[in-house]
Amino acid sequence: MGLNLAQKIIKEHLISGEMIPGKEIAIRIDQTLTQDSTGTMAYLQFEAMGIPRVKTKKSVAYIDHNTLQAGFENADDHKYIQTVASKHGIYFSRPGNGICHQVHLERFGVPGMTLLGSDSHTPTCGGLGMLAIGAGGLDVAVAMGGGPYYLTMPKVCRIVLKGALKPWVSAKDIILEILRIMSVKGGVGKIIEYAGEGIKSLTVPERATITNMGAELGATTSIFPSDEITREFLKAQGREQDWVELLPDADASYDEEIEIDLSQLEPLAAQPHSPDNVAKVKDIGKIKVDQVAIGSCTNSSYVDMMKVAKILKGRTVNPNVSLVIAPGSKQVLTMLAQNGALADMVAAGARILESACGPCIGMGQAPASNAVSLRTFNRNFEGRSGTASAKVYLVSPEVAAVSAITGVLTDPREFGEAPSVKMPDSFLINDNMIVPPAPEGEEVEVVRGPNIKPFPVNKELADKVSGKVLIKVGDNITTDHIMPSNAKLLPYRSNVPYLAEFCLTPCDPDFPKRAKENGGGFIVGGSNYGQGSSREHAALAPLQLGIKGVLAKSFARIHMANLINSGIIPMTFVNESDYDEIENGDELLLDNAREQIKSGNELVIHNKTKNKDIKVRVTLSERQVEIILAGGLLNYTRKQNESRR
Ligand code: MIC
Ligand code: SF4
Repeated sequence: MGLNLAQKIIKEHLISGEMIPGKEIAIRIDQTLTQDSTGTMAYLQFEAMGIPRVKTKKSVAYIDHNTLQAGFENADDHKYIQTVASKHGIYFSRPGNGICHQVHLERFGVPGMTLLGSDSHTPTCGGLGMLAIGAGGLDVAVAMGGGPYYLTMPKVCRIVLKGALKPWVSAKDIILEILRIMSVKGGVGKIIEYAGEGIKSLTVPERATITNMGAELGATTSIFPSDEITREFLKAQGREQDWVELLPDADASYDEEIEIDLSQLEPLAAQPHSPDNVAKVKDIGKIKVDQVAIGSCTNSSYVDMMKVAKILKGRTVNPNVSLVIAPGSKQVLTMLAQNGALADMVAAGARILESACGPCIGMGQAPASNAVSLRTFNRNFEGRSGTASAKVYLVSPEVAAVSAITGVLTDPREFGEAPSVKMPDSFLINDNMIVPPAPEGEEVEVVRGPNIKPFPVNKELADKVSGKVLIKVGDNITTDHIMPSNAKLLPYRSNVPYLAEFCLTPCDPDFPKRAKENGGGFIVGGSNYGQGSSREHAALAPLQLGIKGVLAKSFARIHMANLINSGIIPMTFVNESDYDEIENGDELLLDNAREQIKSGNELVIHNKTKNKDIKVRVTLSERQVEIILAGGLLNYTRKQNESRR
């Protein structure tokens, strides 16, 4: 039997395990990326490992999230990352150079290689045939040190695209349609592999829009083949030598298959407050729009921006709409500046932001109270924009630009002829904002400002694990709920004790106080607990507050790995009815915890308040059992190093 594309790359990088879905495998990582809001933690952890130089083929540290610099904190983080990167052999992409995923696609991604990034949208580079996976900072730190990345072998789902998109319908609509079909948990435990005639009409940046938002399906990653279109893109980036052809075998098999006819798609929007709450723009109707934001790692490529510029050219933004545009990279921004498109945007009334994440992660441009905001981004979780009452819709750049002019959500097909933009034969290449590491790293002094605080480390698992249920939440709780990010909190990503004061506060403002008063305890969640961002702060802040375990109906992949890495036990209910019975304040006891964890995947927790046993499952590999027993990955790694000495 032949292999599909995902299996081919995994096989090539396999260090241990068998490629059987559900089993743990370990793969070799060729490249890593970090961004600043998860990067400080990743580098603190890398330093704690005591490895002088990264062992990857290429590691890049980007600054793109925390760029507001309202106080010294962001700049302190930047200095720390710049110096620690230089010392340890890591390329540094300076603030202003662009969003990590956009820049990595342009300048570093290589078909057939593996990329591990401390950001959930790392699969963007799947658009050029990389196996690109998002993970917690600690996993990325281990990979930088040459260690393998452990993951559960996913199933591979083939999405066959047939036909071609009609005018005004774009790549964003393809992934929104897939989200409508599969939901935000439909991709958990899967790699999505794209195939079919339809992919031939999609450029690499369009493919990257689709693989980027595969993160919203909960998928491990998404991947396109590397074909002639990939070659053309890399050639235009002056990197044709990085191209290899990569296709699945003709007789490859897949665990699932979905077919989508591109010619049937219409402009779509994800309505508040979930990326899978998708409807046709024409069916939602002409709701009044207050803000339009164009950019983010999903839709900020040169072609996306050129389409927007052409729509705006010679027109004026509606007086009731604030239009902000953040081109994805310095390359994109410079090209727009040189060909006059930037002038067209500015003339129309757009407010131009620097090439960074910006409003996507609530760093500025919070909408007005109850405002409707149309965004070309990938997440519209409640409150993520910085305004709890705002209603955020996710749309294509075309829908966004047209609606910015009309002032109401508009199906662009009413607007006249669709702009046609060709992919450039050559992009403008100037890597002067990427600083190579110092050749002699030993001499570099790492600068640590007062914002860089030590991170919490767990203790060995005790024999009796007990405590109260401190909070009970519903389904699809995101890491934005668990560890909110906004302009006020993002500067403290290197200061877990401070951040912990805001843990789960969107669900219950008293949670941190209650957790501290009770000396820690348990969290109870519904299904897909921890979806969204890779931020391990969503595990570290609970650890700081003494959380010992999370009982949920199911977990999102990266968050579950982060909990294990922090030594917090992720447990799922064997009988979901137990979720209904368990209440806030119930006193729980996991007796003989170490023995129970060692001896199998079904555990019994006693609910002392209800005098009832609850059966829970912990789906851990042997290695993960050892990590939980040791009290997290760092302790485990230290123990292993000691026993080797
Ligand atoms: C996001 O889009 O939620 C983020 C901010 O990029 C996160 C990373 C973070 O929380 O720093 C992600 O996607 O992993
Ligand atoms: Fe940045 Fe938004 Fe992309 Fe996250 S999703 S990397 S915040 S642009």
